[in-house]
Amino acid sequence: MQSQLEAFWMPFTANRQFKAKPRMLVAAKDMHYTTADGRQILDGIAGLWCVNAGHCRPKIVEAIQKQVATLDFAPTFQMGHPGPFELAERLVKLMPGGKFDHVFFTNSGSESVDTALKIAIAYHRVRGEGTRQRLIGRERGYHGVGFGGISVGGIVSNRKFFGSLIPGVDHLPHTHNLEHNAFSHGQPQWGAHLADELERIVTLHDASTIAAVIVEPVAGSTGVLIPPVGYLEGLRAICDKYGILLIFDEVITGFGRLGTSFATEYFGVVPDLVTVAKGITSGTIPMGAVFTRQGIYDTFMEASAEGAIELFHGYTYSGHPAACAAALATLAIYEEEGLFANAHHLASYWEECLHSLRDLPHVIDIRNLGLIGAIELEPIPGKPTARAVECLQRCYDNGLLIRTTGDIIALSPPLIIQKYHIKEMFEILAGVLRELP
Ligand code: PXG
Ligand code: PLP
Repeated sequence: MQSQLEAFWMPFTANRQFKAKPRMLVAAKDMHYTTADGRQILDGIAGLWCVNAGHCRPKIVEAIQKQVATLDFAPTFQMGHPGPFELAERLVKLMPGGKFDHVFFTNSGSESVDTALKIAIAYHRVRGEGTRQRLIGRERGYHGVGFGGISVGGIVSNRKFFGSLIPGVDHLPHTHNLEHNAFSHGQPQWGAHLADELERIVTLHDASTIAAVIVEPVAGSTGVLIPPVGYLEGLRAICDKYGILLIFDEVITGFGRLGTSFATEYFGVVPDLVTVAKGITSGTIPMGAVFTRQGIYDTFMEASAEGAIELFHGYTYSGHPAACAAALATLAIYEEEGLFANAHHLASYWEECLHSLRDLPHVIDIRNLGLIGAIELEPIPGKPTARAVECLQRCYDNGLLIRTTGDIIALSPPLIIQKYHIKEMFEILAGVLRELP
């Protein structure tokens, strides 16, 4: 067995630990995975925050099969096929208020982030403000693993091995604070003032050097950090004051996770660029996208001569036919089944169940918003992450898939979830937490 597992260098995984004791998933349906030993596992994290419509939905599967058999691939560089045109039209309608009018397609969240950062810098250049090149990210931000994403990102391990990264980047402080905000239900009250740190950064570098600020509206990967009340509004106001573009990285929050189409709608804060991936195809086929606010595309069109390429950027698979078919079928399911509304309606029950774990051993914080939740555990002294890793293994042994980052448990189920699944999920988790060393 072991030798057959050797060649795959697994991403973001303790390879030797996994290969010694593999957790192998071989099939999936709706809310459950099937393991290699034939057990059913309740999916508490929508695969990896992506399977929002539930697993192996026949309409999506059939749409992909049909597309691959009809038009497997066609280029989108100087050629076209119907998929991405139709999909982009659908997507801009899904964005609230008609404020975003164009979509650039990628194949992942990491590529979406690189694309958005490049569009931001190029946008200023084509409008004659080419000095605006700096990018501002945030501590504990996760923006994928491209050089752009790790440069603006704020996770030490994702950065420290990879040299000097891209130059001209600065970081806002993160907003996580257990002293003030532990066990907040929904958005914490404390912390809006942390947006003012952007003023300090502008004072240091001068607005004329800054292209964009990128943040996750709710930081997911780094352990579910919920923005304090007023914080995102504060960032928007400062960006407006200084002509800085605001990028929301909605790779996790997009497509219903908070009970609205996108976090921009949930918070009522409109950024200039929005990056998405994951839920766009419910995880079935890799795809990402960048939404641009009205005026950005037009600026590029007006800045270059007729017949010239306006943006020197794109991927072989931008708008891949199979991904477009998967996305169109996925959006149809979201709409027909009212899945964003389901997430909205279940959010308070989710919050109640999640916070009922508060008095269990080792629990030092619980956070929630929409259908996202996190439980922060006290680390075992001298062995950070060990307690959470043990929790993941025990949940898996007991039929529940969770995700851990550091000593934080993250939860983000498919949006087809029902109350009885939520109940089951937290019963398994509570049982495991009670026994956890
Ligand atoms: N931005 C954000 C906000 C993300 O959450 C990416 C960009 C990168 O997307 P790709 O498709 O290139 O992976 C992400 C991805 C976890 C976890 O368990 C989170 C992500 C990926 C893998 C694991 O927290 N987020
Ligand atoms: N590397 C080489 C040698 C290539 O020819 C290409 C694309 O033609 C790429 C990388 C980029 O691949 P993609 O467009 O799939 O991102």
